[in-house]
Amino acid sequence: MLEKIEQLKREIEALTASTKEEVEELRIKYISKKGLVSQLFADFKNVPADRKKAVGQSINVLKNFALDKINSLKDTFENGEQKKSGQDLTMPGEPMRLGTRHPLSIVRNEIVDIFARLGFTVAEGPEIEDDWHVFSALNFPPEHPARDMQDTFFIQKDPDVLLRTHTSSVQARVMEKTQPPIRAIFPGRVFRNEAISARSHCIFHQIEGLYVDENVSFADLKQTLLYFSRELFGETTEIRLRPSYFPFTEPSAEMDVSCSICGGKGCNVCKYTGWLEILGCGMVDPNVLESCNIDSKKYTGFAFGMGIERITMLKYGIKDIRHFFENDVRFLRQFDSAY
Ligand code: 2U9
Repeated sequence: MLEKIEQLKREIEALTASTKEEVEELRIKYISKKGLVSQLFADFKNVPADRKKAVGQSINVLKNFALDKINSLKDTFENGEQKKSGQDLTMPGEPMRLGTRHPLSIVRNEIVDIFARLGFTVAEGPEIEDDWHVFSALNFPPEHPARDMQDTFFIQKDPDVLLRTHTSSVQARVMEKTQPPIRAIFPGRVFRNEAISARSHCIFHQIEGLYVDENVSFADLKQTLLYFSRELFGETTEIRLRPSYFPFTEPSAEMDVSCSICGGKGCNVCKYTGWLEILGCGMVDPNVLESCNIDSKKYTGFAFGMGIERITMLKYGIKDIRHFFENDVRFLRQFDSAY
């Protein structure tokens, strides 16, 4: 008898129906007065007295199980419409959470937009480069330390296959194939063999800019960078240039903006100087123009470069560069923008 009950339970468990009418047929077959479950009660009288208690309990459990099953099948066809079991199709859907733009993309897009308003176009190039475009065309002497394995990632034993250490290689490529006027910016990912810490990473992003034409002067560079700084950090921002050295520019300078956090009064972000260093710049060295097939007697140009991580950290008060590369959504969801 117990075996019969168990078999009937398995049969009921597997029941399916595709219409309301089919459910009614199943109800009649299993739980109506003459149904298979009810018949078990009829057979019950033949069960020996010492087993009556156990068998009686099992038949009752089966009866409830069959009732639940038929009711849940009935529920599927409530209001004449098939519903997925346990789901109310009239409920509003779960909203799909939209992703947010990465903070580095937000700031890169802002910078690109500012220069686009000045007529700069965007150019991109390969991350895997050769020595000529990363170093030689840019006036790096043969023994320059940047060419060393300590500083640059080489992909193969071949010293001519390497990961670009700056996007200046794209500038060299654009100049090689385009005659002035050239007015473009170059956003991209760059790679340097550096220890990872809160302040530096072996992968980071740059935006560099280049303007080559007749009569381009240092004054043009200064005014362009002043416009850029005020658009990015606010209209009261001041800039200052300090002399510096880069192999590809002469003269060269580093540019500071007045600290947008304390307004130049001095705080712990600007280390109480009132100034924040944000980029390097200069007039393109005539040797570089000549290496890229541009007549340095006819044309002059300015160039500048900045790290997007540094600018983003300053803009948002981010203290550790590693956050940008960890993809922790608790960090990423804090940045939302139309960009
Ligand atoms: C060509 C000619 C000139 C691009 C320049 C800098 C100065 C500079 C650094 C800022 C922080 C890189 O991300 S960083 O480490 N860049 O200081 N870059 S002038 O000058 C060029 C580039 C290409 C053909």
